[in-house]
Amino acid sequence: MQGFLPLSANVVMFWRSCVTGLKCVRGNFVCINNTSNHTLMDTNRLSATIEAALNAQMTKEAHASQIYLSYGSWASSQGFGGVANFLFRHAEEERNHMMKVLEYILKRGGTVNVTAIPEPPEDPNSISNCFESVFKHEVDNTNAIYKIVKMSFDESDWATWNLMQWFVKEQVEEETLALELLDKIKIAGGPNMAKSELYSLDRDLEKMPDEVRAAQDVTAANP
Ligand code: OFO
Repeated sequence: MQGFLPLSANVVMFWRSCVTGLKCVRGNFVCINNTSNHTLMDTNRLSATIEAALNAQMTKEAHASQIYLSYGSWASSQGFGGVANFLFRHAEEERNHMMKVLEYILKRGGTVNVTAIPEPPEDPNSISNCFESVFKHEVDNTNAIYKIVKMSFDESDWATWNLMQWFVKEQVEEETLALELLDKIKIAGGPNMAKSELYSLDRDLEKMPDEVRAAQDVTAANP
């Protein structure tokens, strides 16, 4: 016999009924007794639809990370070090979101598909345009998350629904942050913002906390 056994009642029953034994391959049980006709146990707790949607969401979070990386590089090349730091920190947060989805798929016995990440969009043409794009991107991601919330509700998949509540709360925070920055930029003149205003915004963003928590350390109450 090889592998390990999760201690669920179903598995114990299955284990007893299999005279030759089992091995565990990344959450899927495979009977190695080729003379019997055991029915294999499905250990994937995600439906095919939810699994596909979560995999797509994982790629979306990775794409978001690339967008922030790309915009951060642009901001840095324009001399906005504070804006660049803010965007780079955010790139890391998005990567954490990707990992949070990835870890969840694995925990539920699903299969993770790591695919190519689409290219980030073109560079913004101003700081105002940069944060407008950031806001649009966050709204787009919120809509994708809402679709998974609806799917999990329709399937009564409460574990996925619960995970997605964390993301719903996180998106509120992210949209609020982008909106607040956009408001500041609008008050300061939008695309025609004076250089002194750009300088203060850059300095304010430089002062924002530098710590990005790992995906597993964040909670629903404190995303
Ligand atoms: Fe993953 O939160 Fe923004 O997009």
